[in-house]
This record gives sequence, C-alpha cells and structure tokens, in this order.
Amino acid sequence: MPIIPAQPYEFDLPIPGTALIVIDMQRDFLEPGGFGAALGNDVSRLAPAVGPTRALLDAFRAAGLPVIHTREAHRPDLSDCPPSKRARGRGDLRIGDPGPMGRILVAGEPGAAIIPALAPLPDETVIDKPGKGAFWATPLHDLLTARAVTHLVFAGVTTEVCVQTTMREANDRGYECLLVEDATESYFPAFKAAALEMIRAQGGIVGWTAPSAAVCAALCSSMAG
Ligand code: C5J
Repeated sequence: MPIIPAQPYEFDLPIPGTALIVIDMQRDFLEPGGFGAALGNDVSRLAPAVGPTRALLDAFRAAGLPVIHTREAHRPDLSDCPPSKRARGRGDLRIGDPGPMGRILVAGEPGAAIIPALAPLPDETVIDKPGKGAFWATPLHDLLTARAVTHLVFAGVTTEVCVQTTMREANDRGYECLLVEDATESYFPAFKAAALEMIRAQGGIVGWTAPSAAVCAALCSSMAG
C-alpha cells in the first residue's frame, strides 16, 4: 500500500479503496461575475489550486481510482435553497439571480459548470449539492459505500467553507481523509492556513494534509511497482 509523507503523520493510501473528491471548482467561484465575486471576493486568489488539482486528476485517472466532482448548485426553482442561505451575504447578486454567467449557483447555468481545465470525464461522477457539505442531501455516502471506498483525498474550493465542511462530514462517517495543501484555496489566505492547521491538529482530529507532489509520487510508485 502506498504511504504518503503527510501531517501530522504518514497517510496510507489503499489501492483500491481510495477516491479523489474535487470540491466545487466551478466558474461561479473561480471566475469574475459569479457567486464568489458577488460576495465581494477577489476570485483570482483561487487560481493557484488549479494546476495541482489537475495533477491529482491525472494521477488518479492513471491509477484507475474513482474521481468524484461536486458542484454547489441549486434546482432552478430554488426549492432546495433555504431562504436563509439566499439572504446571506447581502450581495448585489444572490443565488438564483441572473448574472453575467447565467443564474447564480443554479444547476445547468454556465456559472455552475466546472472550469474547463478540470472538466470531468464522461465516466466520472458529478454531484450537485445544495449545501456546503457534499454529504448532506446527496447520494455521496451510498455511492462511496457501493464502491468500497474507505479513504478520501480532497481538493477544491474554498478550503474553510465547502472543503472543510465536507471533510468533517466524511470524518464523522468513518472515512480517512487527506486534504491536498496546494490543491485547495480560499479567498482569505489566513483562513486557508487556519483550516489546514485545524484539520491536522490534535493528532489529525479531522484528517491529514500533504502536498500534491507527495500524493502523485505515491500513486506513480504504486503503478511502477
Ligand atoms: C462557498 C464553497 N464558499 N464551495 N462555497 O460558499 O466553498
């Protein structure tokens, strides 16, 4: 079994048994004119996560391991969007409002799509989630159980919102979770740093963190040997 040098200590990566989860790498968060920008954020801050996430996708695909993409996206009638969520932030554009990339965070709209550089392959699972966590109101846990997945490697945005929420949900369901440090970003560098610390503190109370190079090298060596 490949072993990844990680924090707070090494992480076993069983093959099979491990899946990559890429959280919300959507135009609505990474490009101007979407949800992230409507909340007043500098969306260019998320760009550094794209290259490392692409490297992870390549490595997991080459190893034949499952890849799951999530999108934060609501039904067009917003029946799955609590009024409290829509009102939050008091942005100029709210969830469901028409913007330059279509209706904000609505499934099927251009802004809800995953950025072209990280586009899912036709055989990869894409889960639309109405919450910040990817387990709430989605089939994710059933899908992972059916595929006998016990270990999850996480990439995506934003570190302290949807990524951390999903990791905590996964941890409570018994998954061993590793967050890839350079494949996640926040609009707030201090929040990213704090989230990484929180995850691996207290002996890995939520999980592990490691750089993408360590994960990719472990996957490569497992294929070589
Ligand atoms: C946010 C997310 N930040 N994907 N969503 O609202 O982190």
